[in-house]
Amino acid sequence: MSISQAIEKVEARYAHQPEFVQAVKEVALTIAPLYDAHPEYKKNKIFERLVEPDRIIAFRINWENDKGEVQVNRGWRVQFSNALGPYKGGVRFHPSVNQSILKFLGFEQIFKNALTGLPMGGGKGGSDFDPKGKTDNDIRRFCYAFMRELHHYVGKDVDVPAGDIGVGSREVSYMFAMYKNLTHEHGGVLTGKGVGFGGSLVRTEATGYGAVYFLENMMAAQNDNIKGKKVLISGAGNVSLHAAEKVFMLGGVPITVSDSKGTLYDEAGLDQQKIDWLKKQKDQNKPLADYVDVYGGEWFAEQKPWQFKGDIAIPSATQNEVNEDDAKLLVENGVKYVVEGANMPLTAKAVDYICLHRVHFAPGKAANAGGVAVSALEMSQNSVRQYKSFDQIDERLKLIMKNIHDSAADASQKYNQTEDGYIDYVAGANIVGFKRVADALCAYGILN
Ligand code: NDP
Ligand code: 2IT
Repeated sequence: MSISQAIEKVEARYAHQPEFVQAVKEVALTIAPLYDAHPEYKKNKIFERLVEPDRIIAFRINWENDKGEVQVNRGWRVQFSNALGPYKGGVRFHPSVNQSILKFLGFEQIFKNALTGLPMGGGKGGSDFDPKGKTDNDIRRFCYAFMRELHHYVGKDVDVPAGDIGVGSREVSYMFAMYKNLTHEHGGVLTGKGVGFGGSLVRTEATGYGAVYFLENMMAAQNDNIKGKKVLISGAGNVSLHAAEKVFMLGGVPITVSDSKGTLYDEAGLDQQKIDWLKKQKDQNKPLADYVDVYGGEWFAEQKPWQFKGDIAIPSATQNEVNEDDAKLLVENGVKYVVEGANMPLTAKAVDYICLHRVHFAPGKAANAGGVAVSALEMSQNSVRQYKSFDQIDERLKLIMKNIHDSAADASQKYNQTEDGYIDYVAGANIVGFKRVADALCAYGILN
């Protein structure tokens, strides 16, 4: 079966899972040159095998809220591939969570994790639980109940979950406590744990910092740098605020952040004090819009950040937040680099548009791999029971992001996807990630 026939099959079978189909097509459409060079992939039906997860675990979560009311939620863990190591990937708590979203995230995670060069397979989990408006007691009870079900299927050498939207160090620590309580095992079953009982330094910052390190490498490849450049960032969560922080540290000027209520624009740029204020405000579930009363700037309710002039965009909120019209605005507004902090924040048409206009584009599976890379470092620190300093981990993170950048750029060149210095990072990253997984699967024979 050719790749195009395999895509048709996925489209027909999973027409009701649009995000998953979108993620599969993006990979499929770029790996043809690799497939042609490796007839063993076709023979072993590697692509057809990789689009089906090893298994999907679905479960019900009963829990009692602060008011004593019984609540029922749904939970899933998609164990996509453990070809390169234990299943590894985050857990998302958001009312929009469904199998299509978790399958797209799990599929992306296989290749992202492969790109880090560290021994991890790919998986993703989550629940339709909505953390908004919940008390700390509600969150704790829900996390306990979620892990009461999930603990049967995870383990430090089996499947290692972590955070994602709606899940940070607080939630991971509650889930870890329940796992430890049920199994009597204090090990590396989850990453993103609190520092002091197994968590790694830099894990909190890693995704946002890593995305900006990737950007630095992209800019260096164009003899450019971040100093004084205006940066449009969406989201106001873990990824966005740490991306803003690193941009500021490197002399760039972050001028927007956003959330589901609207966009904050500060022409003067976010500095460390303002970013610290934003972190605290979001932690306490308070409105972003209050910023204007403290520091000035403007609040644009129900609007996205792409209407402003800037040099760089780092969409870091959620999937498909940048559509084709937004992509047109980015190009009109002079944006020269787009780095996906979130997973698949650009629609397929938006990617086509910006690439057609030669905007340098880093796909999420390459640019936001810093988070999971430091998760792998957390796993190895847990195994040897020794912990590294902030600077040691940060240096490793920089090196990993440079390696991802360079290997994707080299693959783009090697497979003739680079044109006049314009690097196709989408093709490059997919080729490198896919090849590592495909070679392992071929070596295993037809198990996995
Ligand atoms: P957080 O929960 O910390 O923050 C998410 C932010 O995005 C919030 O500001 C939230 O707004 C906004 N957001 C979420 N959903 C929507 C939506 N449907 N519409 C508008 N805004 C929305 O999550 P993270 O920062 O951890 O994750 C952000 C993205 O980065 C996701 O795509 C995630 O998969 C990806 N990612 C995360 C990694 C990590 O280590 N955490 C690693 C790699 C990728 P509000 O507060 O109003 O809900
Ligand atoms: O999308 C992602 O890479 C994450 N949410 C982080 C996964 C992890 O295991 O650290």
